[in-house]
Amino acid sequence: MTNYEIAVIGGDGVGPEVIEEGIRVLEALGDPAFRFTRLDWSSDRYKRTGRFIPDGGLDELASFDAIFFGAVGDEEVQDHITLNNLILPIRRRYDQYACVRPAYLYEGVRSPLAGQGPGDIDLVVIRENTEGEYADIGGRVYHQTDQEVAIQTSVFTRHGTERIIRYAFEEARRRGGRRKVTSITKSNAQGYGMVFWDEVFENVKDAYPDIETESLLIDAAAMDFVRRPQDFDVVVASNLFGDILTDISAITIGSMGLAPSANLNPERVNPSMFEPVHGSAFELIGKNQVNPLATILAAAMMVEFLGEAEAGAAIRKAVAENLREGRLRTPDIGGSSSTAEVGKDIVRRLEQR
Ligand code: GGG
Repeated sequence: MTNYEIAVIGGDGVGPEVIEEGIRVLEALGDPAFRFTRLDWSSDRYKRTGRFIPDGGLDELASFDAIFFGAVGDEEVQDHITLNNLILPIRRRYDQYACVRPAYLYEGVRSPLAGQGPGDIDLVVIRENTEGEYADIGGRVYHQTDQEVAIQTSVFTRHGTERIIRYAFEEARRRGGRRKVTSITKSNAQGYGMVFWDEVFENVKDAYPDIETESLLIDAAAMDFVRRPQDFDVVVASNLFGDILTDISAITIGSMGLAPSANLNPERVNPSMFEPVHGSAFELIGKNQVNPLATILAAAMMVEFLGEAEAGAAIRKAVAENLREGRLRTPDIGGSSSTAEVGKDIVRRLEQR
């Protein structure tokens, strides 16, 4: 039997609650087996010790097969501090450059969009995850004066842009469905980085004559995710645009609570990290009402990436059955069940398989 070592970072807000449900589901698989090492890296830790990640902690992650992450964001800490000291250093340090965020409309879940049935929305956003608008470059001077200046620099390297676009084309081949890649920029207004991205997309696509292509501006894409979501297959976008679009795609499939995310180092030189798209959800903390399915689907992505296709498929099947049946579901998708009840239902389905 294969054993995997998983670093678990529950993080902030509802993160620890959903991550424990994900762990119970992974344990219910039996084979493969997992050993979980829980790390208390969080805003709470920062408030207690002044550090989100202890000295040497980032290095220690290298020894794990994967990282299972909950959420980041705390009401008492500014968001740029939590992001820049907890999750972004992990993504960058381990070169998790491909953020893969699928959105699938399950049977039994109502989309807020009219006329969308099961499977009609079935897209994946490939978000560049290590540079772009999230590059930690900029500065502020003349604080709190009329002359104050703030500069934030986006970074688009040929290496980074080519590899994420290539990854998107490979993903379109892997999925084997519509075989279409849509590239998102704002090159009418951002004449350097985004025009560069468009040029790279044009070059890379020549190597994939079997894949249909489309280029959209982010404003048009935001509208079309609502107007014609069924027309998208693989969507490739910069760090910021990918982040924004995946909140839209998550809500079109019924809830943020159904959207998983993988931060991949596709070359497998470093551990990859798996998390729900949703964040801390302050309003739900400790209420046992948060939907655990996004995290459970992230667990499915994790085991699949580890090479355990059958185990991943089993988790997906259990989630699909739970949603189709509709008996046990959290309030975000119209139910009154608790986080734990939904988690237990998935575990039961896996144990009975
Ligand atoms: N589990 C995902 C999470 O905590 N998201 C909060 C957030 O704002 N993340 C920023 C990002 O993904 O770039």
